[in-house]
Amino acid sequence: MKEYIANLPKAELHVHLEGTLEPEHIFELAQRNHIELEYQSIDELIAAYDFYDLPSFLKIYYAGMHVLQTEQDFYELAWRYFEKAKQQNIVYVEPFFDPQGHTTRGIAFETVITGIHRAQIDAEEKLGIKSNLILCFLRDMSAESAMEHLQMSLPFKDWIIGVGLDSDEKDNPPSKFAEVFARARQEGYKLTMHCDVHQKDIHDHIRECIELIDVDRIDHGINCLDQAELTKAVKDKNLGLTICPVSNQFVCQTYTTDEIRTMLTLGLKATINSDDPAYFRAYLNENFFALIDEGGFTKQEIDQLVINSFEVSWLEDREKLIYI
Ligand code: ES4
Ligand code: ZN
Repeated sequence: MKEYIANLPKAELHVHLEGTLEPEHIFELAQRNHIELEYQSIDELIAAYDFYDLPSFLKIYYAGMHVLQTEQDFYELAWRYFEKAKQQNIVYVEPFFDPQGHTTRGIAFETVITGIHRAQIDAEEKLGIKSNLILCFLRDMSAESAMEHLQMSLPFKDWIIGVGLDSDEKDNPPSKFAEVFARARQEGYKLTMHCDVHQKDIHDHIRECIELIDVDRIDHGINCLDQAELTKAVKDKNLGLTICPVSNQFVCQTYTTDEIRTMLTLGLKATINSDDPAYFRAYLNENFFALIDEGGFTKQEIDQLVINSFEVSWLEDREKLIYI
């Protein structure tokens, strides 16, 4: 089964590029950019990856990205992810990036996106991996900052397919960004938002995503199963749910295999993704392997999850035909 999964052409719809920054690369970039790290060795750095909830993860995640400084750094970040994706037989990706994680450190938006975009072109040409980039706003920053970054993105609109919302969910509901997302929609962007697993007010967040923001997809969204009305809305709108089993195990101590199986049974469009693979030490294949090991998933169930990810991707319908 694991060989079958490894060889299957797959899509990935929920991966934060900054979450693909490998410890070895952190050390390489720290040296190149003359940045002093808190850790003496790669092993020491990895030992600090002992997350148990979302804030404890985010602290390490934001600290890690400080070594990213130049356009070349962002190129390398994305390129190395694409090389990894190639090894995993990923043929299509919709990666996230967090510009506010960089502009707040004095790195220009243009530097970040130009580096990533060059890697996307090379990945398509040299590795045959197609990708469409999603700009994420940090929900623990202000709506004004999100709007400023939306404005900053407009000269690069052709390089961005949609916008998302990530970072610390506690007391940062979708409604806080209603205006920003309405404007993003006007600009032609697709919309998605994180509704992480078992967060405070999670059911209100999922409801707002659907009713107020009118999202095109939900990142995670596991808790829609808790309320019949939310389950029905996700099903009726055929909303894709980008689930990240290993991430869930770190952040809320469950691989959510039962919930994923329930979604398949109900015909909800669950997909499997890696979230922050360098930090959770599991790329896409390893997330599928967890479903086998922890949930005894069948070949048929795996096939359905992979088909779902192409189906709820933001590829044009005619492009989807190449893959499905
Ligand atoms: C994230 Cl696991 C997770 N949740 C929310 N925001 C994020 N950004 C990167 N990883
Ligand atoms: Zn995420």
